[in-house]
Amino acid sequence: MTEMCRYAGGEGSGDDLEEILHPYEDRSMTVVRYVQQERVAVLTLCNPPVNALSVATRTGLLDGVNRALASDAAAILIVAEGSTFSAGADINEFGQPPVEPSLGDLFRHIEDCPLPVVVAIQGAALGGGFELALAAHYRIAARNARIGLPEVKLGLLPGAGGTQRLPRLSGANAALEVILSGEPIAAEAALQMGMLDDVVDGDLAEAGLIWADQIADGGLGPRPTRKVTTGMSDPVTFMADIAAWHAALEGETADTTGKIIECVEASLLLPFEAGLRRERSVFRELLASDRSRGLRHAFRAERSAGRSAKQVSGKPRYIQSCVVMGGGFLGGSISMALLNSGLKTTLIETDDASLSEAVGSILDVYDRSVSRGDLAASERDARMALLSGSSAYTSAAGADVIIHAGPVAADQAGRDLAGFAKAAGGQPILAVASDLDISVLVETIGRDALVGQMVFHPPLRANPLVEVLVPEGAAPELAASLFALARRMGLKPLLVAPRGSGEGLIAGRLRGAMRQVAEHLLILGAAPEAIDAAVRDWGFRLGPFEAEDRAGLEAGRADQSRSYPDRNPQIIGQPMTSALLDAGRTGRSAGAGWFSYDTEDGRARPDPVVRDILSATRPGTTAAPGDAQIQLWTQAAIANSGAWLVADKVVDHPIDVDMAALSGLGMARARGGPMLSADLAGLAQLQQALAAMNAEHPGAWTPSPLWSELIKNGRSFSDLNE
Ligand code: 3H9
Repeated sequence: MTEMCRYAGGEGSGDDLEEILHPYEDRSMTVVRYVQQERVAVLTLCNPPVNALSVATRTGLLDGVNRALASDAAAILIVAEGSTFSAGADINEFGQPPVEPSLGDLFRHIEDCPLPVVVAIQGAALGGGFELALAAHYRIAARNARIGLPEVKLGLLPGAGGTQRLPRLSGANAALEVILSGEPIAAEAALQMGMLDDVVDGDLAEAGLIWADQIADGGLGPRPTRKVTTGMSDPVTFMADIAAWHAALEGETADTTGKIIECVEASLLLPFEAGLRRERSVFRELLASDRSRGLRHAFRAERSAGRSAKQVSGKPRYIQSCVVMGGGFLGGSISMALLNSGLKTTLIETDDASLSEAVGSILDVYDRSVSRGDLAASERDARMALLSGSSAYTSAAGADVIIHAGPVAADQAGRDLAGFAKAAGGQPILAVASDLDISVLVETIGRDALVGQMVFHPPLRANPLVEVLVPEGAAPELAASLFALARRMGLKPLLVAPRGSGEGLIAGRLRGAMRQVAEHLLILGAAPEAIDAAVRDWGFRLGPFEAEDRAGLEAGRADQSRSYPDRNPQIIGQPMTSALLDAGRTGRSAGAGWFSYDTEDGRARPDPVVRDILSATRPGTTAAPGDAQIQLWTQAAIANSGAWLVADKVVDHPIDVDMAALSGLGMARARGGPMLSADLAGLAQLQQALAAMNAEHPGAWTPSPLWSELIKNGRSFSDLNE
């Protein structure tokens, strides 16, 4: 069916010329199919993968409605092909010049249609997809369908009538729950709240036809939602609900949320047309905001894992059992992700005591989830039954995948993996879980081995990024298998080009830049808590010093000793880190690092002792950098690292750097990633910041050639994503 839709114009036919002359009109015929079944005109959305309401789809729907009006049809049925009814407005069109018909105009046309219009929803009807259903006269859905208005997750509000029509059907409270949570709800729940007319089992298209036929037969006619008043029958409750939502406003999104509540309020207080105008103006304002641009970019960036997967051509291996070497925080986190995805896992430690500690830690985490009610006890037991532990090579027999997560050098990791691969038999997939030099691994294990890297960034739920790197010339099944495994673990793999010199992958490089600029700012006089707070306020889950306390200062110092194209850590050095280490402050596990952790809640607490150590170590006294400088320099350092990664072709596009920062570094989605935020801040401003940073410590920071090239040509990092 889908193929029929896509090629309805005939491949290579004379229609090609037509398509060039009237691109939208012609494509509209292929993405909305028109068929008349007796008295019902059936319009089918067939715009895979998610039936986004692109200009072609909107035109197709408009034409379809007009065609039905010119025919002898007595009713219109709108259905869709594929697993998603419609994901709403085409996000790729946002920011482009608008092309008629707009969704708002189309929906008015549908609502005003003199023939009754029925929509039958399968899969998800989201955003504009659900607003289409709201503009129709009757709505039915398959039992497993879901409806929702997720615009808020893109920093928007429903902008095609959702805030005006939904409250008329369901009242203010239910409408605001759907609009402000952005979460889809099940068809049955939507039916209970008056958002749907029926939920059906069995063949949905057939049910839709019966509905349309019966409406035509019964002479029920159109039922424009703008005239429905069910949800407003009790205006006092409606306004009390609005007041309660206003009273609960808090946090940084309160302003946007407040405007959304006002739009819903307007559905009661203003005439329908005026309410629509209000909604439209707030939509435009939000669409132009940096926050929405960041969130929309994050949506696309998160899908770069999917694009990356398309570069992986091989067939993944069937994987049943895995071996994880090293039961520390990294190995434990990997083991749990494997167990959670139903894979048999053997954890290897050097001795029995370390092994029982590692297995005990995993059980502890599961036990805590059970006591919180997040996990059933039976599920915990099922996962633990998949886990075994050992300190012997022989336990690897028959393993499909062996992951080295121990803190060892590349040559040692290579020797360990070679030993376990031999014990496993066959040719298992081998991977190191840290940022080691892959060329050394290949040298040690041998060119025929299937060895790659899977660099994780625990805690994995917060940071689902897995950077996948395979040596040049590796068998295609290696990358495909590592990708498939990461996805099975519920994580987001990103393919990284091999550099061969152990220069660090993406998230590690960005984190390193962030840490180096933090040392730089410390030397200038900023306090660790001030730097952390400014960085968090700008949009990171953790500041660099609290993050380093968690990893341990020794690990941080080792990371900071390598040179990269974007920076030379030797020039700034690590005087502050060394001073703290000399004072025995090794990090959170020791109770003291950049902060102290000696209170009951274990929270990071600024410590006067640290302030004294830092003052004694600083070369001189200058005015401490303020929040704006901390944020600008941090932003410049990270974006510069990203620019080098793009210039050196470690990643294909700047958006891949954004994806790594969003899913591996705890960067706020509303920032969209370091490269988008560089575009939004202005490239010249960040280039000047890099120059100022270099003026302090010449040679410490090397601006990527991309800065000058883009600025000279009036381009942005986003242009390189095309
Ligand atoms: C809106 O409607 C505004 C209106 O109120 C007013 C306007 C005036 N547009 O996620 P997946 C692509 S705002 C364009 O991997 P899944 C996606 O990029 C919209 N493209 O699949 C990917 O492409 P690629 C409100 C879209 O099965 C491919 O489809 N709606 C759109 O895991 C597959 O996506 C939303 O916010 C779109 N709207 O999940 C819904 N949606 O392969 C956003 C998806 O090239 N969408 N694509 O990377 C979703 O939540 C999920 O995509 C969905 C499917 C649940 C539908």
